[in-house]
Amino acid sequence: MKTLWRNARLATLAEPGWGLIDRGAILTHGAHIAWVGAAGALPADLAVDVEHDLAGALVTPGFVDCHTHLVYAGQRAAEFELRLQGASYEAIARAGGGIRATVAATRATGDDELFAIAAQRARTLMAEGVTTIEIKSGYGLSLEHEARCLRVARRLGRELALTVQTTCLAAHALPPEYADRPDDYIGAVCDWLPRLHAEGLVDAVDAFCERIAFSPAQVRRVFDAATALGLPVKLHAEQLSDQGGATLAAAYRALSCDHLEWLADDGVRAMAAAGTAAVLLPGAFYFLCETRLPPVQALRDAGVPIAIASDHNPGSSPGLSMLLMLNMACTLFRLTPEEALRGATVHGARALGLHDRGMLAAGQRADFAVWALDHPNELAYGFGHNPCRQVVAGGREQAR
Ligand code: DI6
Ligand code: FE
Repeated sequence: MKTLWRNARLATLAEPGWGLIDRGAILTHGAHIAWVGAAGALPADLAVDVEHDLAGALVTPGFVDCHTHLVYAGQRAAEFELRLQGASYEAIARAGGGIRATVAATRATGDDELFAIAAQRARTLMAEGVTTIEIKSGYGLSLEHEARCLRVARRLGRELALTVQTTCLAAHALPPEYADRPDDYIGAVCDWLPRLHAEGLVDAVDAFCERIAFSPAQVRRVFDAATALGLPVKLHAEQLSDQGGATLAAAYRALSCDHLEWLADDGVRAMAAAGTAAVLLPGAFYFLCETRLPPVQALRDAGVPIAIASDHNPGSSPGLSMLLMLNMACTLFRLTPEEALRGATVHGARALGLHDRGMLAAGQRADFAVWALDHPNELAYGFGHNPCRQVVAGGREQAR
């Protein structure tokens, strides 16, 4: 089916700058964009099946939220209260709270309920223009429960008008069964990966490289297992300390390194050389009241693509708004509004290894958002209200 979306103000991002086309049109053919340009340049004899008049509204590529931990049960508001009284995120984790508290709640929740809770979260993101989302496991921490969480993520992709990329983050924390035996746990994770992959549950493999999680040597074992299966890797790197995780991940040509507040110059250089994207997570920085900023200027200077994402999770980033992430990427990390939008679209897609989305151009997936705004710089400007009017994913309008 050919659909013409006309009378739009397009921010295509298909070239440096916003790629603004004032009186623009998009022609979609099935799930893809067949043509984008100024309305005046449309072929006169064009035959379409359906036509939509967007009444001058702003259209951008759909958002790619390239880092979320969406599938889990429970919440950790009491832990937030403890942190406000002075307890650190690391201290709470070491005392058995943190990720492990969410693992217990997730293991105790059935598949359908996990799906329902996660679907509600996904719909909240989608209402603000998200058309592709990455979902990590990491709150199951056993073969059975990691598989369950990844199946829920796959089901979200089937049942919602959304592309879901799954990432196995079994190396997220040490589960109670393996207390004091981290190397044995890593061995188990390496054994699970081929089985999870054989079931089609894994698009990429991630790990948490941190003092409270896993060492570079342990991460290397996980990455070797992933690489043997032909799976791409990414890494939670340099969030709370500099572990040299980014350099390690770059040696495996990681799709992305994420967080990066403690990233040093050698890590920046390694990422640039490997084509690894930097995923900045302003929600976690904000919610953990961090003060050390990621080295944005060094990343820019080195030409590392900078993505931004929600990092939605119950411990360090319980928000569900990509618009708020755009705003905070600017206020906290000093990205420009254009860098923030590119980070939530083109570069978010790169961080997932996807090249068929993130901009409005012929051949790309027909994933876009329609906004009651005049200029794309307003996306990063407002917060706490939702100007998104319509979302099209794979050429189809999302139900609202
Ligand atoms: N870093 C994070 O910010 C999340 N996971 C990770 O490795 C936090 C996960 C949680 O606290 O539940
Ligand atoms: Fe995360």
